[in-house]
Amino acid sequence: MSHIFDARLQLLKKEHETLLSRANLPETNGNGIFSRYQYPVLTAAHTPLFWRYDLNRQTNPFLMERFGINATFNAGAIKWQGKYLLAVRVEGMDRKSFFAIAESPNGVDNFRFWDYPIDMPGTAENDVNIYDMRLTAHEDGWVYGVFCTERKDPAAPAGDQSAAIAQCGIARTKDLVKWERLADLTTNSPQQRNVVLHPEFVEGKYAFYTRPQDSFIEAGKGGGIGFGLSESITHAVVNEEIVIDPKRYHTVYEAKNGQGPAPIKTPKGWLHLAHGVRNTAAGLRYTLYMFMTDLNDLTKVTHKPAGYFIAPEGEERVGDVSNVAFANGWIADEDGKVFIYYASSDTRMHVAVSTIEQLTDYVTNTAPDAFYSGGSVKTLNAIISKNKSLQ
Ligand code: M1P
Repeated sequence: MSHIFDARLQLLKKEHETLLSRANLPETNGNGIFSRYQYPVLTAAHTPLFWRYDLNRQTNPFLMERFGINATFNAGAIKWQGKYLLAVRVEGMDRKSFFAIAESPNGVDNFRFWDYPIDMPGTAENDVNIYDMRLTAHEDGWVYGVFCTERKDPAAPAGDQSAAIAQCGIARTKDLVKWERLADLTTNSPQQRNVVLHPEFVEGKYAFYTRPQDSFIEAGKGGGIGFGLSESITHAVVNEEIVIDPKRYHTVYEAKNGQGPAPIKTPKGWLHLAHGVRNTAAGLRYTLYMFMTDLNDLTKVTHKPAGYFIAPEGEERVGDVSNVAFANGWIADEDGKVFIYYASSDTRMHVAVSTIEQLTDYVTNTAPDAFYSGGSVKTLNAIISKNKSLQ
């Protein structure tokens, strides 16, 4: 039996190392706003072999997988001690998600998981599933992880094993290894997902982007990106949510939307990345869009280009939940480069690279949505006429 074990182990190690050390190059001829990269930065196959296999030949003579990983997606991101870190949503084959840190020396390839996943402390009521962590290096000195915690809906009718309640879990750390769990965020909304902590105090308080929603999947009367303040972070309570970016008829965010990572401060305003969801005959389609808010008034959207910024393309369109682009992590580097980490179809992670200058140009100089076809034609005609005058 040992020859099976040895042969398999040798091959597995070789394939794994080849995958992890593969160089990832930018695709040529993008749209001028960002560059996509050739390969996903993380897949389930990137997870360490010593997570998935019992490597003892006595107890695992066939070298079988003992803990299957289904997907690695929806990662928060932070630059940490010179390295590019993703707080990845790792989903096992048992459908449970947890967080694990993967680290890269350059932000685009060679991502390797730390040995152990994050051992996130629970609350009095156990989380059944945790996912989609947004990392915020707050000016109070802590790094916060704000994520969705999901538990079975106690009011679910008998026999309904899928009704759930989503709420916002909050934890903080000084080293990304040891985490202190704080109380879940309290708001007036029956459910919350896509909550993000703003990096600065606002009026001396902690500021949150929220996404009030009526039920687990449907935003219902809720939806839109909300904004609210909390006196405390250890027992965070947002009493008033102001919807700063509502869902709107016949847009890429008509069904629901949600803040992506914490916004990036630029001289012209706060750059926001968000996801929008529209309905189609083939089901929900998730794309990413951007907007900018005022430096002095975070509730005021100053610029918002029409339509989507990134949509799933090619193989990105297929996965566990197809036709989804989702982002909850980006890193603004000291030299102005921005690494945008997005997941495709709830399955794998990708990177697109841009700069603060390019993103600011995109957000401030791309026409807003006119909200009707004739308006789109007017926008297009203005571009054509301007170009004609150049010829
Ligand atoms: O399956 C697509 C996404 O669905 C949810 O996003 P939203 O709350 O906006 O519908 C999240 O569960 C997210 O994790 C997932 O990628």
